[in-house]
Amino acid sequence: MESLILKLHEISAVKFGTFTLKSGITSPIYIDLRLIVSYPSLLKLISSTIISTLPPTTAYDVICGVPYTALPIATVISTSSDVPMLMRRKEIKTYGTSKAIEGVFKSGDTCLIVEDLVTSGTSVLETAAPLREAGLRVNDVVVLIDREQGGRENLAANGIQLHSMIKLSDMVKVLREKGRVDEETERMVLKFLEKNKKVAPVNGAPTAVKTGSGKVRVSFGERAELAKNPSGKKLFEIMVKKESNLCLSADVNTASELLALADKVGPEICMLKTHVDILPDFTSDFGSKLRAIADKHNFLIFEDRKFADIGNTVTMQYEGGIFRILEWADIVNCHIISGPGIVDGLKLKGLPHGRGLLLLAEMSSAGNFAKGDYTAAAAKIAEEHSDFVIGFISVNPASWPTGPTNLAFIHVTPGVQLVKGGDALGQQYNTPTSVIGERGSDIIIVGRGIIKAANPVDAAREYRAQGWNAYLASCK
Ligand code: S5P
Repeated sequence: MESLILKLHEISAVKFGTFTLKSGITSPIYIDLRLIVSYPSLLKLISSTIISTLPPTTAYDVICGVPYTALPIATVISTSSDVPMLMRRKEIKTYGTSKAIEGVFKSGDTCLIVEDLVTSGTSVLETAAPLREAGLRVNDVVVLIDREQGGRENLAANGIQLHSMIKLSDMVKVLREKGRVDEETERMVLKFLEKNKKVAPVNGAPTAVKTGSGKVRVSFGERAELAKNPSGKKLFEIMVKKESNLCLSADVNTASELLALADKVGPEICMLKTHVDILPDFTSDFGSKLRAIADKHNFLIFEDRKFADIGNTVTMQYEGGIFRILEWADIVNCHIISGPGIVDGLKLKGLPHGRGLLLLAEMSSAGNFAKGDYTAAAAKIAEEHSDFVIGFISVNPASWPTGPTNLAFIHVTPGVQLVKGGDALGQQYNTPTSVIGERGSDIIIVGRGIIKAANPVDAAREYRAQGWNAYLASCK
């Protein structure tokens, strides 16, 4: 291991100085492993030792290198250990077979991912997603260098165990012991690592969001001034104050679990979304308990009730029953399938309490019918009720033919995870960067990406950072 570290330093694959990383942060250390293709004996050494990092129990049928730097490493491992290899295409062809994964495999085969360097783990997740979509199991990734900046946790949250050969801190210690760097450099690098344990991943530069008038994104602070509805205004203000455009979809099994989660994740979010009808232990004091947590951490409560009936019926559903949603939810949402009367009905009850409404203009699920004229109708109804409607559940507002119309309206988007993909029941996921940076939305709704993570608070921090960074980048 020592000789390998020294060799990497000799060929200048490890450099010390002042470097601006892809994430925008300044780092005193830079690692460029693309150079190893010019040193065949080093490539051979890396490929043979990297595999010995794995616990002997790790089973796999095929291996796949993360493009591009790890491709030669994976190739050498494949030829020397006689394990077949797969290749992931970064750009999927529009002609021929248009496969994302090249090579021969069976559904259910286990694939080991090989990577050169892991920072946040985004590249590994981008390779794991199409492998999983193709029916492969992905449980492990083996990596030459772990920068120890959140990758291990992010990958674990996605069911992938990281096995690293060299940790960045160990590498610096070896170089210091062997007199390749001085004490001051070692101290600076270790301090940098300590301060940057969680780097927000960057999935390519997000494109600026064009508003209807052709300008780049108008800030949430400015839009708070335009909002007519008190809850809509408050939501913008909370987003600015907390620097968060993350809404947690708290789809957990019990009310007590929900309240505990709300208290833990509360500092990270601008809004918490509930489905109260899934809670078997719902009691009449649920609302006031959640309200107290929302006030403590300054977030709004959004009951995802998706009202869909005629105006008269929804007034009763909103106010009455055992849930008494009107009493505790700042925001609710509705379908517009029944026509504008549904908005009149909800407004009758909600507006006197300063509540707000989101219209379902688009949906995230495959094959849904909320598109085209339907989406345009939602935009029109919103304009007619801009005192009560605060915005939309939308998926790709940048693609709306009318453009993201009124800047007072907030776009809230579900179907968000760290990697693009979906579930077995039609849910479709896009990344926070794509949703905020490219699709022009304002708030990401994240459910299972957070609640199923090994550490939901860490996962929430990650989503929050990615969502907010994408917002900042689109304001420039
Ligand atoms: O189109 C939609 C609208 C909504 S509100 N698609 C959705 O997924 N939702 C909700 O967002 C859905 O009911 C769930 O509560 C959440 C997404 O959860 P996840 O676990 O898939 O992130």
